[in-house]
Amino acid sequence: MDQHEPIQRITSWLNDARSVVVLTGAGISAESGLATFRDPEEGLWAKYDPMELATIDAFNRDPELVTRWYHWRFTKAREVEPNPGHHALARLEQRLLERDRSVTIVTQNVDGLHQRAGSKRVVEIHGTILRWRCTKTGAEKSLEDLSFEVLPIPSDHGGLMRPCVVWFGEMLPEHALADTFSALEHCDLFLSIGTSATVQPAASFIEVARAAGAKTVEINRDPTPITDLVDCAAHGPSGTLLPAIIDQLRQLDDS
Ligand code: BJW
Repeated sequence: MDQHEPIQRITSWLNDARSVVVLTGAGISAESGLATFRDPEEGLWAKYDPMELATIDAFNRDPELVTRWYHWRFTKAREVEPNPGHHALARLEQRLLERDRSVTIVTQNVDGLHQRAGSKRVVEIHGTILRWRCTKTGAEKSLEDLSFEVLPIPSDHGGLMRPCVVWFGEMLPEHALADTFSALEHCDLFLSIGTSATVQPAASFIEVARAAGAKTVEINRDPTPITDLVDCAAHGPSGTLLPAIIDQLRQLDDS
């Protein structure tokens, strides 16, 4: 598929936008070497049952298994590096800030790769695997302050330590939702990148952006349920498309 035309349009919209919201999903980290969830062959949910690993019932049933799984996940996440897609978004933020404009990255990812690439305004709506909290008091600890020698990990307050991620059936962090809706209600451009757009409430953020009058864009390897809804879709790897778009933006500056 010729991506030239969508790249031109997205570049021009980014050049004009005053307030951008970027929703990211597991696809943006795929080129760093982290598995997505729903890929039929390589996805985490093709190999593991989410109901056995990503719910509070699963944790209560078998906290050792769930702790081991997240230990494996964060070990992988810390081993890999941000890819050109993450770096391109960090460059975009810098460019927009220099022009007194804003970009908010709303990520469903728990891997911390946007921050490691240098993005500053990142809202982690599904939490992070880099912090854990006590099931009794909610007191949080970072990985550096935790030992994984005894599993599950006893907390200092008689509970267990669990990752600060949002499991199925759990509410998203209130402050993260408030920041997300505030950004969506004021945005004039919304980009959905590397997400299957199937998990709620993130899958509905596009509607809020549309209601605010924003133009909408999808960047994804494959079509998704929102492909027919967006104003422009570019299909291909985000690690190639995003740097191409940001390079074009730079060329506008030089011309
Ligand atoms: C590339 C690429 C490349 C690949 N370049 N692209 C309303 C209707 C129906 C159901 C519900 C509803 N409201 C709530 C629900 C239930 C549930 C839900 O949505 N279920 C659906 C599955 C139907 N939602 C919830 O439970 C949420 N809580 C909630 O709503 O609370 C209120 C409430 C409570 C109780 C009852 C009712 C309401 C919480 C959702 C939490 C999701 N948690 C997980 C695990 C997080 C921790 C962890 O990481 O282990 O979050 S599940 C998993 O899915 C993870 C992801 O963040 C999330 C989204 O996945 P994502 O990122 O889109 O990845 P994939 O794999 O699906 O897609 C990857 C994409 O990348 C693909 O499109 C590829 O093509 C693409 N790609 N390579 C570009 N190189």
